Amino acid sequence: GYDLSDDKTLARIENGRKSLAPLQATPLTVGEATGGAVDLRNPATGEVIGSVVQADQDCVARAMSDAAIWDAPVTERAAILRKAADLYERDFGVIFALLAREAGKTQLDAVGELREAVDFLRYYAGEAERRPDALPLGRVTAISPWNFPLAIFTGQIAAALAMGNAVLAKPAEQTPLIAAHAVALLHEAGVPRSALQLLPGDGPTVGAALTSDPRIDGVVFTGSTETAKRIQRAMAKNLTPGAPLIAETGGLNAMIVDSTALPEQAVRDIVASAFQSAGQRCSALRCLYVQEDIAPALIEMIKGAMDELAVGDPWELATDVGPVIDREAKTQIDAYVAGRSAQVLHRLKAPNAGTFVAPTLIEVAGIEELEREIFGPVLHVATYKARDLDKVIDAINATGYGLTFGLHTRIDDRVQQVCDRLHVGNLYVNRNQIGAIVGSQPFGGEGLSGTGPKAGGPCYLDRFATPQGPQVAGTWEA
Ligand code: TXE
Repeated sequence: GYDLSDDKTLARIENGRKSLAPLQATPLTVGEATGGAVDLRNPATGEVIGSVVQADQDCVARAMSDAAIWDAPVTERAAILRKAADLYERDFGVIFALLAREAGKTQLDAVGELREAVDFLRYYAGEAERRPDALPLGRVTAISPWNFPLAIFTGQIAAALAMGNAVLAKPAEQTPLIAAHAVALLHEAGVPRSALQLLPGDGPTVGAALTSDPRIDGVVFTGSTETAKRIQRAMAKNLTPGAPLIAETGGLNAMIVDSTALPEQAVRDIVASAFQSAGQRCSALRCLYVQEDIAPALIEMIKGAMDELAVGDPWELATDVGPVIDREAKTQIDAYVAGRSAQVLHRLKAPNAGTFVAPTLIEVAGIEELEREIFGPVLHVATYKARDLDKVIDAINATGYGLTFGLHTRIDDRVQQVCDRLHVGNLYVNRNQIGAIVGSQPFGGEGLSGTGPKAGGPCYLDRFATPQGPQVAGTWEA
């Protein structure tokens, strides 16, 4: 394991940190990228930590013709993906350092992210072996966000590769160094270069070229709902038979805490879900509903738990909440909070350097006040009367999103009532409202939150294969 209180682990983290120094000196050049070089900044300090030579349209054209499906037996592909998982674990020190420096991730977040990435590699390797007759789609574009620059990036690629596809991977603009390290490990494990090519670059040029090319046989995407719609429009122009868009997008996630809930447990889960990763998880709790009778006491407990959070540089092991990803995100979130200053119930202090946003608790009448997803450490809280529970659920459904939902209660019938009425991809009962638990809680949303199937679940890989119809012996002989 990677236990942050263990001396050996700490020594390896320290070594990983030292090996980052050369990054600062030389720009990262991936493949034969011919676009411009772009500086990358540490969100906690604003310092330049490296630079990346971006791909451009010529690179995309070349990558498209170099791409070749991974024509090895499934058992060999699976063995190589498992080897890659081992290499990720071998390199955890440098991975943690990159996650802190490039993405502003706390070390605890880094542990979770590494675990999820290796779980994806091993789980999809096993699931692919259960589908020995599957045929790949062909060329698959993988477009990932900055908020899980290792886990989501790796999960998309691992799924596509497990089925033998040729992958063209575009990481988020903010996190190409982590992506480049992951791709280097996958190549080291034995993934052929023609089956996995990295194309760092921006969304409007490289992302658009990689999704509008008629030679693309499928796209896997995680990011904003807006971008997913744009990609779907671009793909619709080509009519490539069966080319799927597998998209996982945003959410407006709610939780209900009723008067029978265990308050300490609820508060722990609320604060973890809303503020870990500085609120930059698609699964994060955005709007909490507390039953009126217990609201004053529970809100005081939430404030107290917020006061315990250490907001600061994720390079420090004790930090709970790091910065948000960049200046643009900080400006937007701060402006949003300023616009609601009259409703602020509690706000911590955040460091002035870098792009920190102070964790904030805002009072609202209901989820309908939240017009869009605020991707940062901002939690909204509303109260409700027991008899209005169905109305609350209807209001949550009416947002059109349906990614995660949390319920804290000790009444079984209430769990059933919520399940029957709510449209949501992932329901967490008396548990921390987090993301995928690979192999046991597959992750994905309904409505504006994504297309399915769920990542980390048994059906996911089927979308990365050519549909062959029902394979029933004898049906072809007429
Ligand atoms: O996302 P984008 P951004 C949400 C969250 C956040 C908002 C904006 O609300 O505040 O999205 O974040 C690539 N064709 N989530 O701007 O733009 C882009 O380069 C092809 C939720 O970072 O959707 C990046 O690699 N690709 C989410 C990826 O899409 C394009 C995580 C995501 O960027 C493109 C992140 C185009 N035209 C943000 N334009 C979650 N569900 O976890 C951009 N891209």
